[in-house]
Amino acid sequence: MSAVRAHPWNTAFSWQRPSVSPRRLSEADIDQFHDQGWLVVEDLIDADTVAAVRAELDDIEAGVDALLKGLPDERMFIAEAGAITFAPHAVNQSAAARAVSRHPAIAELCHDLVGPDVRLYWDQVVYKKPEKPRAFPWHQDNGYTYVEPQQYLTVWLSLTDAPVEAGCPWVVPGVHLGGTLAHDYVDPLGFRCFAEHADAVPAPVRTGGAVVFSSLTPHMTGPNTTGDVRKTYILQYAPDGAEVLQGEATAPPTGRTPQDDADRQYLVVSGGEPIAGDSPTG
Ligand SMILES: O=C(O)CCC(=O)C(=O)O
Repeated sequence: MSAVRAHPWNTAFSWQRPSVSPRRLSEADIDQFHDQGWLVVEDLIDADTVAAVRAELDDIEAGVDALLKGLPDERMFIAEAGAITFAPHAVNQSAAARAVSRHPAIAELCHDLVGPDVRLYWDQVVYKKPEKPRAFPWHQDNGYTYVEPQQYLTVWLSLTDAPVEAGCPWVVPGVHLGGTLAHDYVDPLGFRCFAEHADAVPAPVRTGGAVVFSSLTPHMTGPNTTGDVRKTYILQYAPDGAEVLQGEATAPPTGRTPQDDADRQYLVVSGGEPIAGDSPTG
């Protein structure tokens, strides 16, 4: 196992568990999330809704794929045609994505696991292709962009079945309780907090289900060795008031940016109530 060390900005972390009356999850699910850092929620989104959002996301992803194919080596940063593609901020382009981002089932999850006031922080389409099968390295989502509070929620919504052989997530339980780890960049795969871990467990999930984990839960995805594209829509939710810290980890942060962009970082839970309807609030 490679050395594991804390991110230099992570000096006084303590895991917070909001006090809520659950709307969707059982107490056992909520305990699992807080104790282990992850859970699988099958049948979160119904098949018609999945089909509608997948159709719109397919179009968005096709544009990204075409762009990548026109670049040297068919790659940009960690995206590569035939391997893995990323399309951020689908909510700005797709009504179906916007509807899913504030789907009542997901808003209720946010209420149960994050608290009474929650915003969409980030959304991105991630398709894992079978032509160039590869693993996506172990990382915490807060290891890419340092957010405070450090703990926010990732909903890894599966738009196709994601068994182990299609490249489902693997997670390491319990590590979230220590906060953000230091990450190194492994070209061209991505940031990595360790190379392997003895406690890793797979989290396969079916179409319409989600792997739900903390921004502090180390996770990786394995190679897609099936003949089909593994399609995922990743939605991340942070407590209202969250900020991104700027700067290099080797020095103190140089600034803080509030995460409340009116177009794409809207409230999904406010005052303990999931927000219904299509028009963003806040
Ligand atoms: O979905 C994948 O294969 C990896 C994506 C991921 O872990 C991420 O975007 O944080």
